[in-house]
Amino acid sequence: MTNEINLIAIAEQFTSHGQVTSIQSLGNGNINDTFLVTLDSPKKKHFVLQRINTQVFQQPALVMQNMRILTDHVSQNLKLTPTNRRWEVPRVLLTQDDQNLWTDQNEGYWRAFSFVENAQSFDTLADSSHAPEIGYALGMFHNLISNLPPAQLADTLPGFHITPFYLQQYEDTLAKTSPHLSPEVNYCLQFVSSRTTFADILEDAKATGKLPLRLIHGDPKINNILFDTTTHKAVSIIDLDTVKPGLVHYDIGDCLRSACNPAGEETEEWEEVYFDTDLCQGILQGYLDVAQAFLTENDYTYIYPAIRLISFELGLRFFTDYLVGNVYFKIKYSEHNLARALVQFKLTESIEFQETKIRQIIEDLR
Ligand code: GN1
Ligand code: MG
Repeated sequence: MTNEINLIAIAEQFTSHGQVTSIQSLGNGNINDTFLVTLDSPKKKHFVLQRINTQVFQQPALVMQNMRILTDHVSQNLKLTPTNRRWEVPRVLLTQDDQNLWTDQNEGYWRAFSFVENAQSFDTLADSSHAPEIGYALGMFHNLISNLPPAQLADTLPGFHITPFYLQQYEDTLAKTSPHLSPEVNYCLQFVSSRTTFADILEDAKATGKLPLRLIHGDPKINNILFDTTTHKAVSIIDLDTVKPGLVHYDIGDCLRSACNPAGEETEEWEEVYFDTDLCQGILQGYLDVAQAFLTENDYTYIYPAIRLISFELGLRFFTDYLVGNVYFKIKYSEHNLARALVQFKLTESIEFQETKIRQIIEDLR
């Protein structure tokens, strides 16, 4: 188990200036353990310390190799593309022996990043004026990675965002388990079984060449976007473990499913969950302002299906994890992943209910 003493010793592996004065938990990540380290140095006040979840990321060295290639590339691009806006990319910090990972005696893999100062993230959209900024952040990120050849990054999470793969895992799980059939579990079972036919939609479009493979973020949910605390403009997008070749639709879908859910993905009031189309309009507008140049006609056609699919997919991932006994997503209580699945399914239902309106928003922005 991690305790304060160990954490300080681990943080000190990555410290070259100053003493560690405190360490606190940072963010609400479902996979890795993240901490904010405070130093007494005037030069560098904070950095981010993270323990990689090796149940999920089984090749931490490869994850870090990707991270170095990616952050070097994006930093270089930023230097070459002068902009009048603040935009930062977290840097990988090295240990005193110049390594990008430090292994503790329990085989825990630790790494560190620079901390983006004077910035904050939100679990839900605090203000609808932030909506175009969310879209800007995703578009800016897509632009910054667009000239990095996808083959330079290794696939450190096979199957990630491949919906038919999650469906197969779900079906294999069901064949092996007999869940207690509470009304909530029944709702989820019904929900999935009536939607299996559309699980292939993005993978089919990829296989038939309708949608091109591009590098993507993989996890651009609302709380991975940082806002300047003074200007309230988006200034960074963090959590870069899942950057790999994929469809920009996974990112657009993930960004919208997380940011257009005013109740937030952790709410227990799942019956109140809905998809806010005004926020969707603002985010897509902000995204298209920067990303329009590289989108094709087909890209637009698949935006609505992607919003629906990625919400459904995340619900399916949470529900499967609940059924197998919570081996992937960290939980705070035993029914946590079931509650999260209900939220995503309810959100999917709201997206389906507003299909015409969402398609019209996309059409009007084309
Ligand atoms: C996980 O670790 P975190 O919270 O950034 C997950 C995402 C999900 C997200 C839902 C590698 O992200 O795919 O969308 O939870 N990351 C991985 O909150 O599976
Ligand atoms: Mg993540």
